[in-house]
Amino acid sequence: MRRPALTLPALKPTLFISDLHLSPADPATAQAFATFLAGPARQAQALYILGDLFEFWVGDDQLEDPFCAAQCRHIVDLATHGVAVYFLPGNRDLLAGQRFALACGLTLLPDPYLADIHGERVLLAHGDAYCTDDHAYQRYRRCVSHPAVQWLWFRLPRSVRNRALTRMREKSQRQTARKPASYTDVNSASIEAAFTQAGIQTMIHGHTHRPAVHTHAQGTRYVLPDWHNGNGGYLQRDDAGWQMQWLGNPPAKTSLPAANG
Ligand SMILES: [Mn+2]
Repeated sequence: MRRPALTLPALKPTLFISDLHLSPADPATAQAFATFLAGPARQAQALYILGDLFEFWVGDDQLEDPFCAAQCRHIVDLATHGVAVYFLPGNRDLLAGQRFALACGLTLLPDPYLADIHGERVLLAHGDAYCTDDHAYQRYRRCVSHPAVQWLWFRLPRSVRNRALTRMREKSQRQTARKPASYTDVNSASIEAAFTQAGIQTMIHGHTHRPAVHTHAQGTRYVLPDWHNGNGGYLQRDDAGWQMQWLGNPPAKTSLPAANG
């Protein structure tokens, strides 16, 4: 009598999202996020949030806002269902700290981070560090990442921090509109240096709002989609390989990833 073949249970998928830019000004996206957390994310083993979850984050005292508190409750709900949640801050939520992590039941990751995804070493980043053609932005990034600058920032009253961030966002939007598109995309030499330095074949980032799958000499780079007006998407790694999943309407123009190993 033949013994039945031993079948291993399928590994639960791992999901990646970024650039939701959650704010009360876009309730449809907040709703899409809640639906995603209660739906596909529940079936996952892990969820990686690669920055710019929030449109802005003045500091962890922003948890007192009912809107932010509600988003954190949705995330902690997911975590209590046994899904490991990781958060790598983006430029918009660079100041998210341990209080935020605790409120959401998630683990903070440094940028970049070398993760083990289904047995493969994968480089995760927000993506802004590779936009090296934009010198003004890189100067700004070095400044706001400096511990002394952050120390001073957190000593300012919340109202002052709110006003300062609103002004900085307006200024950045005006500047981005004037910059050539290539400035606000990643620099391929910086990307290839990151591949080589980390010794990996797969990289995932967001930030540019240009969802795509890029083939480099060293491997594959997945660029995550941004979310807006209830539309968005996520990258999924499961037994079948890597796949981009769209929520709502997929972007009109994109080099869409096909499922591949
Ligand atoms: Mn960003």
